[in-house]
Amino acid sequence: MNKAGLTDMPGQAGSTNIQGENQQKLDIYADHQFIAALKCGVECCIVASEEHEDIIRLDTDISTNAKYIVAIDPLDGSSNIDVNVPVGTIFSIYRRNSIHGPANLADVLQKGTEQVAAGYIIYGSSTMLVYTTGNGVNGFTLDPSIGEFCLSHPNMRIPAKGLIYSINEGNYVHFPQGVKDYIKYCQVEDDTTQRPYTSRYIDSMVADIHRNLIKGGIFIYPVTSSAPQGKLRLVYECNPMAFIIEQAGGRATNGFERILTLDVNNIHERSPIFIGSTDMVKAAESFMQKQYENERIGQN
Ligand code: AHM
Ligand code: MG
Repeated sequence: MNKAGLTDMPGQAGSTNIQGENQQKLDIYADHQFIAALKCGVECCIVASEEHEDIIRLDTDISTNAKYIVAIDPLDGSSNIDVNVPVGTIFSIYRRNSIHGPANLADVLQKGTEQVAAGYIIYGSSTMLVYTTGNGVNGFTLDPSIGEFCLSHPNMRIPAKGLIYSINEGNYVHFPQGVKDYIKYCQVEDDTTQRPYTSRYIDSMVADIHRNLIKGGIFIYPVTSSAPQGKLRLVYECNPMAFIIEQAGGRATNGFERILTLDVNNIHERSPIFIGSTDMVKAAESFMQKQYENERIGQN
């Protein structure tokens, strides 16, 4: 019971901690549900989850020899649970490379280009599944009356230009100069490019990227002085989102390089990300490049 005499709800802060971040009860519940479902299916041999330090081997007779690896953020944006703001699930599927015996960590540490499928589920005013198998992106809306996801958004395409930028501007002082300059660019009045742009940041990557996929926009989580590698995880956040957005005609980089071609050294590796409408991501990259050139000249 909590102070108000109510039974604790799943979203309320739990006592556990993973990778320095608070795990909520609903994070753990979602993680259990997805792993249980993957255990019941017979296609997945290993799960890499944000909620577990190590990979999880599904070691039933059939699963041990299964062909696929799943990387998952069971509940992304979980700081929003208690305030009833949309959260999501992000997943990525790889084919294992090892042939004999149990699959291993190397099977999980594949580049994003090797994904065979990726998707997210957004729990908002409706529940939607958006996914790609490398042949475009389709969106399905849950019809609770029949318990099925129905194709509602066929062949989703992100507009090449958008008018929305999504970034946690509270961290402005900790951003690289290139990001600061891009934010200022977004805020300057210019009729030909319809600036100033609109700022929208939900604190739930799935919701921010879903909105930008439909309306056009850019989502940025850069390096900051307190998160020098960035905050978001390459394996189960950046790579699946990058695969989806590229398949929808958009662009996803770390400011310099394509996300999907980055080396993956551990399952919880972090990366900065610039993702969304192609023209906006390219504009942001040009500011990062300018910063890089200026620093290079300064060092000589
Ligand atoms: P989580 O996986 O622990 O929920 O963290 C990821 C979330 C993203 O959904 C969101 O974009 C980001 O963290 C927000 O971070 P910040 O509060 O630093 O802006
Ligand atoms: Mg997350």
